[in-house]
This record gives sequence, C-alpha cells and structure tokens, in this order.
Amino acid sequence: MSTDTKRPSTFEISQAGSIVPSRFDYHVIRRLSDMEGQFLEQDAYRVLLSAEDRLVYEVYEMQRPKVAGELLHGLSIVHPGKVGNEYFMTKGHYHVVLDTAEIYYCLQGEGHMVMETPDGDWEVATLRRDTVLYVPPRWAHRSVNTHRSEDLVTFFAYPGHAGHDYVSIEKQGFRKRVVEQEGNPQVIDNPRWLPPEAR
Ligand code: S6P
Ligand code: ZN
Repeated sequence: MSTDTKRPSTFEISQAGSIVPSRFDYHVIRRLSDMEGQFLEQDAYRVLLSAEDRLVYEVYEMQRPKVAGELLHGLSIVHPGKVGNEYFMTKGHYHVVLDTAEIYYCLQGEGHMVMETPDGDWEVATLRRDTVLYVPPRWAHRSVNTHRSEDLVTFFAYPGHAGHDYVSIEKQGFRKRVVEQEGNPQVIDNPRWLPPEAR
C-alpha cells in the first residue's frame, strides 16, 4: 500500500523489547564495514570486522517529499558496542542546506550527540530517555551510544530539503570523540581533527 503523502499520517512506537516503528518506508542499515576510517583505532576496527560485520546503527524513515515545508522524520537506533575504546556511533553529517535545524527526542538508552559548526565551535549533549535536543542550523551532528547493553533510540525530524553532507566529516571526523576511560564515557580531542585553515 503506497502512502498518500498529502494526507496526515501516524505510526506507533512499541516500547516493548526492541523498538521498531509500526510503519516505515525506508530502513537504512549501517554495519562495521560501512564505517571504514570513521573510528580512531583502525587496528581494533580491522580485528573486530574480521570477527563479525556487526550492526552499528539503523534508521527507519517515513517517506515525505524532499522539499522545504515538509518534515522528514523517523527513528535512529545506535546499537551498543565499541571499537577499541570508542563507542559505536553514527557517521554524522552536516545538512547540505546548512541553515536547516533538526530535533531529536530520546526514547531509550544513554548517549551523546557530538556537534560542531564549520567555524570550529563544538558541543556535546547528553541524551537519555525523554531528553529533547534541538540541533540548530549549521551544526553537524553524530549520535554516540555510551550504554553497555541498551540501544540508543531517538525520534528525529528535520526539514525536507535539508540533504546530507557526509564528506566534510569523513575527512577529519568531529573535533571531539567519545571514548570509554576507566569504565566511563569521556569526551576527548580528536587527534585527527584539522582546523578549517589546515584542510
Ligand atoms: C537525519 C538525522 C538522522 C540520521 C541518523 C543516522 O538528518 O540526523 O536520521 O540520519 O541518525 O546518522 P547518519 O549520520 O548516518 O545520517
Ligand atoms: Zn541530520
């Protein structure tokens, strides 16, 4: 059954067991093999990948026209895990149309949203169940799951014409990374990050 995008629509989010929306149009799956070069400890990445191509995160999205005035929305689920000391995370991106914001509502789990602007400003927000996070225009964003065993589940909504720019982040990563130190999440400087003038 195709969705009539001119009509209002609903879906339910089951809180029992693993969270899956009752309806969705796209299901994006990102495994370790899709994350080449993203984690700091490349040797640990290769060892982990050779053992199993684990699921790192998934996105369920509703189909909406990709135009201004629309809101693209769905669920993002980052699974628990680490590559070396670095927690499982999304690739992270800027919106192609930089002046577009995004809103996240955390439904389950614990984590961080690592954010930065093209001018080098940065911020790391803590996410836990019922946290609402507003990501303003111009801020790149990456979700990190810091829980040992639970999924980090967020509902997101962003403008239909925003688009995704992964390339800028892929080159040097975010300014900050989230790693486990003595059993706790720590935000550290990314040794691979380059200031805008050095790129
Ligand atoms: C889209 C929104 C989320 C992410 C999702 C996966 O603007 O921020 O739906 O797409 O969390 O992250 P990424 O960085 O792979 O798109
Ligand atoms: Zn986004």
